[in-house]
Amino acid sequence: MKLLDELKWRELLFDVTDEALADELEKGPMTFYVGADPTADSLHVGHLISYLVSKRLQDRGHHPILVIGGGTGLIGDPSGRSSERQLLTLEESLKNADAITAQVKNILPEATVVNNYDWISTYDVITFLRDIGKHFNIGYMLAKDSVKSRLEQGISFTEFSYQIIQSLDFMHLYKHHNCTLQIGGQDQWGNITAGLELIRKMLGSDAKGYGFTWPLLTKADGSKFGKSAGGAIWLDKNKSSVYEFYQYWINTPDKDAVPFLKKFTFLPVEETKEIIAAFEAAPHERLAQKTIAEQLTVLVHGRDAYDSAVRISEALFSGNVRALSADEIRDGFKDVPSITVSGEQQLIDLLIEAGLATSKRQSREFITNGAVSVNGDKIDDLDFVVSATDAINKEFTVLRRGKKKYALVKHK
Ligand code: 629
Repeated sequence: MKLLDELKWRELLFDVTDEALADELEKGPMTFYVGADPTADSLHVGHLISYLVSKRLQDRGHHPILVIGGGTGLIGDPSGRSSERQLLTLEESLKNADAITAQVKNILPEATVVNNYDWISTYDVITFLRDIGKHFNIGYMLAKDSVKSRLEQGISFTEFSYQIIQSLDFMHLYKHHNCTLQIGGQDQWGNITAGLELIRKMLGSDAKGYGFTWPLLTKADGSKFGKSAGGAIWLDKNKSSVYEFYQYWINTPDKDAVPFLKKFTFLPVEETKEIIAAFEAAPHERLAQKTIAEQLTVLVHGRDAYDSAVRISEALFSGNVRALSADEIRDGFKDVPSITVSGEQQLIDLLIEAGLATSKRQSREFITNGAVSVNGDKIDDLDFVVSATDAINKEFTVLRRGKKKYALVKHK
């Protein structure tokens, strides 16, 4: 199967600038690029798709250049945005760019990673307007979706010019790295085609370049891709724990499971079809979700971190929390109600304090009915005392009422 046909099958192809690309990609190694602007100090799962598609191309012998937009991030891409962006300071943009560089190198260690601040910052205003600006027709620029859709609402000259500097990048990489293909999400079409125009105009009609885009990521229920109740899912484990990252994928709704499996996992097409068949025959076994969660968590955070996330999930499900380390407790119980106590406490009182019971009478009832466990052990003793001595790592006591209600007690 041709690479481009595989991308089509995986629902990763929205548009291509030239149908000839399909054969071009089969002829031999091509150098291609994808960019990301450092709007924050970490990428989030919405960005991940760029590197997953890049990996697919790399696995077929093509060479990725990953552009980190330390320069473009200072301008602000209007694509897909309904209002003007808040400007980053130079310091923020470069600091974020460094953090993101480390992240993408971790995902694609063999890629070339460059920061476009390195060349964009060298243009002076006269060179920019004379040598570059002359090749851009205002009518052409205004016709881009990113600009057209903002004319009513307002768009600054700064963001209006963004397409020119992304085009400069493509031209720079074409000239200096023989990079002939740019890829990006659907919203990047205008910027990619503008770059191809500039290459043609400045380097001559022999200079042949290509572009393709993938479709916007959507979810069947209309909720935003990559967001959980707590906000964006980041690739930095200090911003979203590995457990949260894993949970995001393992909780993929059944309706999204097949498209996500096709888009985000790396098993060959035939094996992927087998997983789809097994998943459709027994959706409750969640084979599709498990495959997605495993592959993405291992790719972004490594095998050990993945194993730990699975261990946390299993412990939360079975109640056997003694098996967890203090760090795993911290991650697994981040969204569970917690209280901090000092000294010894009566279990009856703690259940109320932690919100697992509303009165002493109810507390006693839960305990005598065998509904309460402490660190995984069922407790039916009404006089049970909780103390730091028995706590996990002398730090945490996990209270559980029934199958699912958890609270975390932190010992001072
Ligand atoms: C310089 C900067 C370039 C080429 C690209 C860029 C970044 C581009 C952009 N992309 C989005 C971003 O960074 O703004 N102008 O947030 C984002 N991208 C991933 C996908 C996207 C896109 O990082 O392309 O479509 C989201 O899926 O919105 O020379």
